[in-house]
Amino acid sequence: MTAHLESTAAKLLVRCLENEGVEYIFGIPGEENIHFIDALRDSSIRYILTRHEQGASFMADIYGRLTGKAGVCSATLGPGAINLLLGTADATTNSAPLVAISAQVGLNRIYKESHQVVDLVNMFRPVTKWAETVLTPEAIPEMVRKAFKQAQALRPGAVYLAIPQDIEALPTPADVRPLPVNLVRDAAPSPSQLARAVTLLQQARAPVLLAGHGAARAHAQPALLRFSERLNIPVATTFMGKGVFPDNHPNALVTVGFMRRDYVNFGFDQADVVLCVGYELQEFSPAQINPAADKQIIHIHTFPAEVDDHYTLAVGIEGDIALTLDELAQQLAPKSGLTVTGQKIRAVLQEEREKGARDASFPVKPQRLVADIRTALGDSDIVLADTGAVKMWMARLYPAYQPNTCLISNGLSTMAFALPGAIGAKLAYPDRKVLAVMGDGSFLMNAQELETAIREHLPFVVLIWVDESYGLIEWKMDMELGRHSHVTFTNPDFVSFAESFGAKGYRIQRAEELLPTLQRALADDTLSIIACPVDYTENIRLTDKLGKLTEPI
Ligand SMILES: Cc1ncc(C[n+]2csc(CCOP(=O)(O)OP(=O)(O)O)c2C)c(N)n1
Repeated sequence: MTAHLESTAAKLLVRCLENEGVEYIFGIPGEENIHFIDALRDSSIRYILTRHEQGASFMADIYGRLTGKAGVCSATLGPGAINLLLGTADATTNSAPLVAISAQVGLNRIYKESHQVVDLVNMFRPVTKWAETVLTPEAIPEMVRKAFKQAQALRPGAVYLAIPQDIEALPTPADVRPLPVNLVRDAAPSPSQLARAVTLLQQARAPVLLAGHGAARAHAQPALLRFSERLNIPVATTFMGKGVFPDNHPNALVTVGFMRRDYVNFGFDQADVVLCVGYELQEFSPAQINPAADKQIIHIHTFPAEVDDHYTLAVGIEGDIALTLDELAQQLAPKSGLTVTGQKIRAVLQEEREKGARDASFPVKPQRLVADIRTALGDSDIVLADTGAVKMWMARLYPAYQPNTCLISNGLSTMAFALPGAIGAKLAYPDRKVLAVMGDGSFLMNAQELETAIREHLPFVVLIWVDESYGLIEWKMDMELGRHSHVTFTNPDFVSFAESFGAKGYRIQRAEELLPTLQRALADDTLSIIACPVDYTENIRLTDKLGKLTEPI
């Protein structure tokens, strides 16, 4: 019994996690981390038991992305740890802070062929900023502090720690304590780089600002508004930057990053200087906005730009984003604002939105789905748009007004993050409505987490766009090959599927039912699944239409 009371590495680990302000750990226990799981009984940290470690990793990923504090996921060794990989990779490629912790076999057998041994550290290394094994209990305070510092600082990402089975149970001296937490702050921009950017912008004929995910992370919306309004410079956002500049602002040049040229690309064609603010190249290739590699690019971010032959910088400014924008704004005179083309871009998109909103055909047109989702959600509510054709429609047409209110994975573009991600989002923001918008393919990839949501009493809504196909791939095959194969499937009865978990289930049978059903489900205090047949004949119609646009619209 006394052994149970003395401090152990597992208990020290829990104290270190508490010291980092961890509120939740998402995961599934295993035989090799029972001491860690047991130590959480006496902790302020809530352990959210999931139904798949992949689900746990996406919950931590989205929690981290929304809060800026690393989401934590946990698993046993071997298979459990391997299942954490996808959400861990999603976090790193989407610059979201995440700490993945798993068990590992004991040091007494890690060096030889033995049961369940997989070289986990080497497996996690390529998808993390740092991955290491804890070799002694005394190292835990430093390693946990380093893990959180690495995950959360500058460009956030995932880290991984392996805790060998024989380490977690070891007694630890009482004087080994968590280390104090200090925050890494962004530096002030260099005055000489600012001066170079000012000179360039003074001469600029038609500058355009592109705000990316890093701007959303830096809470740069107020500074972007000040900058754009004072200098009258149009602002486009990336998929992941959506909302960091409000789409209903007169200077908004909407979202760029669709798989083919979109209206907004004409706005970039006319620009001579592009100010990329918090843009990360993993979001989409810079060739999309700088196809001839002839633009003057000013890169503003907390870290240096990646090298790319379509992203050769005229000026690079590293440092606090808001401070940089304010300094530039003070030193420059206003520009001429949205060009005629820019205004036309907004007008054609608005026309497309309004036409879609009025369309009463069934199956429901993607444009109508997007319009009804927008009407059903408040400005600060959160929609997670999963990967597939569904993402393309949401990214192009969904107007967002606040950062991180339309969550897209465009770094890894993984399927199936939205349902578990909605659990992370609801825990991060219990007072906001949360909607996961998913294709039927993605939904069934992680549908087991419905049980987690019900058990944890987390009310949110999943809206499934039903086409009985991996729609995006069908679209791409039709576009490039003129035919498709191996993409269609059948679905369970989504209503009884939902009800079997104790959730509410709805099947949309007419376009007019969608909005009231969404509103009712979002107002409900429980988990709801809405299955809505979607008319994806619109997909190829859209790319055909956009493909024919050759002149400035
Ligand atoms: C985990 C994962 N597997 C495969 C892919 C490739 N992929 C991208 S979209 C897609 C189809 C998505 O189908 P669905 O979820 O039904 O959405 P839809 O495209 O029909 O809207 C596939 C297979 C991926 N991005 N992620």
